[in-house]
Amino acid sequence: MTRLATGAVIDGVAVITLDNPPVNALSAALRADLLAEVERAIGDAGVRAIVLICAGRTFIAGADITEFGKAPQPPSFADLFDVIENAPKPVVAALHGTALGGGFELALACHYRIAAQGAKVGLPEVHLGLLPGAGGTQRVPRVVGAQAALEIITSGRQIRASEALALGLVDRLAEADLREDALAFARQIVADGARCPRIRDREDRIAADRASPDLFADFAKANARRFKGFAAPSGIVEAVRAAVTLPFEEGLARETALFDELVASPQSAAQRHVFFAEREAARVPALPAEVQPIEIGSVGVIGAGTMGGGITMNFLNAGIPVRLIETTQEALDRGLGAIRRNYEAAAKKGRMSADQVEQRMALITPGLDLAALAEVDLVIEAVYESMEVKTDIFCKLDRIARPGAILASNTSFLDLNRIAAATNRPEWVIGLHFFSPANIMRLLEVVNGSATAWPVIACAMKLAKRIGKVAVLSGVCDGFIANRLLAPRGVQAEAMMLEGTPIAEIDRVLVDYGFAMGHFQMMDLVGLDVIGRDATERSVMGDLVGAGRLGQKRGAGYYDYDEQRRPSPSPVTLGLIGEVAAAKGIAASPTTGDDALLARLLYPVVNEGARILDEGIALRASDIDIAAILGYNWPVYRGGPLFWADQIGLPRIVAEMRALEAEHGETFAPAPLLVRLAEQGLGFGDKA
Ligand code: T1G
Repeated sequence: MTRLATGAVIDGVAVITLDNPPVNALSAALRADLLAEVERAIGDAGVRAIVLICAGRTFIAGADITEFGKAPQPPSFADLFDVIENAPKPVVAALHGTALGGGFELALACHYRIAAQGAKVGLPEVHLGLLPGAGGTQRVPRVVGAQAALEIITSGRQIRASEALALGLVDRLAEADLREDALAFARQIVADGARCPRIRDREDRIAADRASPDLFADFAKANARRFKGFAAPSGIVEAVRAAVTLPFEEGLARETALFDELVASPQSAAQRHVFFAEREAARVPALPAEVQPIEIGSVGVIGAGTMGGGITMNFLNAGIPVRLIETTQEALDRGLGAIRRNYEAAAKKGRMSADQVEQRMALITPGLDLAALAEVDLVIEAVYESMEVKTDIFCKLDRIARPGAILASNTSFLDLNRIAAATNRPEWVIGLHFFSPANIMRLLEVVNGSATAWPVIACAMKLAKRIGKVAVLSGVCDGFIANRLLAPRGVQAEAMMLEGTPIAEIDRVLVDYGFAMGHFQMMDLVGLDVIGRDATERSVMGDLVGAGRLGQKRGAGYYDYDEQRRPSPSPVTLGLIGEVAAAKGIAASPTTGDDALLARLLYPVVNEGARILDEGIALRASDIDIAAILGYNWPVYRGGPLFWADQIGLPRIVAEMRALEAEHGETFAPAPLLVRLAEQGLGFGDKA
């Protein structure tokens, strides 16, 4: 067996190097090898100090997440950390890359910490539905105080080395070579008396916090919106409270109890599923190993509207120059102005400097002529959703763009194969479907046309990560994955509205489930005139638009809105609903009960996901979960529609779908794959 930790003694300092690619996750095997090396160094009379350092790109990036849910293997984190923290010789942690979670907790159990200039530290367990379970909630408050600890741990953010130094979370920054500087640091510690200070013994910060017992309730209240629905943040608040109010060992025990509760929770299982699902989405099993992705050095974007502007910003943020093309100077100026305003707003919030705003704006070459795109590596068309407009543009691009340029459409539901057929190079045509706002939403549906070549697909999947997106490969169908998946939720919401179910009830159930807002609130936010502009038959939305009730922007849509844009049910809307229902001959049969409402709204989404998977539009069930979470803000702690369905159990969903089918018709007919998996006692997660 390869040893994951190896020791070497250099001038009385034991340097223990950990090497567990790709991120030195603190697996059971690594804990065992590390413990053996630390005990060896402690027992070696020639060793005066110990340095822990990692090979590869980063210090330990956390516990091995794949071990959760399995029987814990010795040595435990606590056993390992006890030996380190109580060592009779100074132990120095040398940090580089991203020392996160259990990795940073291990560093805090050491007596000293030195960090490379570019290193970052953090406790991101909250993103896994967890809290730091190896002493982080007890040691961090003893260094930075409870208030700062609460912010650091509930945000899970990565802290730059310079800030960590200022906070006292690291003792020193390396000047040049981390290993050499760590050795020098260790020697100096020995020369200064070889003290072994333990963070657990620090009292000053938490003693001061005891004078502010309300700080925990105040913090929870101040962050209630951000934490809504999530279990981990309140666990973190309680664990940090224990650090302030209990002796260390009792605080540690409280942390462990809270951690054990979270790690066994459906929420954490869901968030750990999402962590791996996001990374799995980048894999395209059928992609031939020898295919080299095409490198992208310059981009052309056609259309400077909301989507084109947002898409452009993604590339500017990655330092990639963009030629931005519009049809009129007025539209071009409006688009450039919107991009600049976005960046200036970010600068105002301190997210970037004024110089960075100018650097990014300088990467744009605006123009009114497609000919300017002759030399770019990738063109992204982001114009009006009209097949006629798009095919005309692609026909022109076919003549203008250089051979080997990738031609992409941002179409959200049109047939990519028809767009590709407008060119003589369909193998170079692909869909890059961004979600609005395109510079914020992380989902990028990479739509694989029937002729799209592998190097083009490989390029798109790689480019997504470079611009901070999560790519999900989609086949060609109406709505691809996310839009097609979530469409049934809207259909059912509007059907129940016409059956007399109050729209506020429908929205409440979706918000209670974890969506940021309900279906009708979302419609009002987007604008009913925008959504319903292509409507053909009479609808409540059409009647609302006819009555000038365009949504939040007009203070009235489905709901009435006060000055603070707070919604309230509208008698006008209620009247229109009654009229349209009568005109359509729909009898009143309101749905009551949260479970029934949720089943009616979300089981059809699960069903559509089964169809998308069965048709091969999506490569895997977890891709569909990622599309829902990153494209439609499906609550991350639900894991996505298919993960959530597996937690409920597919047999129950099939049974409830059949009952709905008996009442409402074939819309609710359970998809064949859903039935097959249910009959086999399997879940979507079992399907390869
Ligand atoms: N465990 C297992 N595998 C991990 C891992 C981890 N902690 N972190 C990353 N990987 C895998 C990942 O799946 C991928 O695998 C590869 O490493 C590269 O990752 C007790 C309970 C470190 C910032 O939450 O944030 O400690 O796809 O693609 O973009 O209190 O990985 O190549 O097969 O993300 O350069 C806390 C999670 C754990 C950090 C690097 N730590 N990791 O980002 O690479 S819980 C975390 C990350 C814990 C203790 C608690 C990132 C990264 P594959 P990648 P990257």
